[in-house]
Amino acid sequence: MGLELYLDLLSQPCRAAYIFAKKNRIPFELRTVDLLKGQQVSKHFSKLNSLRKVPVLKDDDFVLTERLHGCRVQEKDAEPWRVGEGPDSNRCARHDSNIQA
Ligand SMILES: N[C@@H](CCC(=O)N[C@@H](CS)C(=O)NCC(=O)O)C(=O)O
Repeated sequence: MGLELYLDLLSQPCRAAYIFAKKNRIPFELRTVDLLKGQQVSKHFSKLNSLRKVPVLKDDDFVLTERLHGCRVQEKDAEPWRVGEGPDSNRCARHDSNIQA
């Protein structure tokens, strides 16, 4: 199983993680967690994140529950997209402000 993102696109942090993955062409399976239906408190999701919050990134046994860290992990998968661009502090700052907004 590849990368899975547990999201509700009504949630701003989820949209940030979703847009980041899409923009960087990172393949992932979208697992929708409908917050309005209370799916975040389901047994299955609570096992994944005891805080019962989205977004959650899952890569096999590896689970991350904070959007910023999730984006950082996705970044490593986006490496081919970044090759040749070199370090660019302005770009990094812009990127950080996008995913923290
Ligand atoms: N600091 C977390 C915030 C996560 C968060 O607050 N998620 C909200 C949606 S925006 C949530 O899952 N709420 C469900 C609930 O509180 O029941 C992040 O950025 O990932």
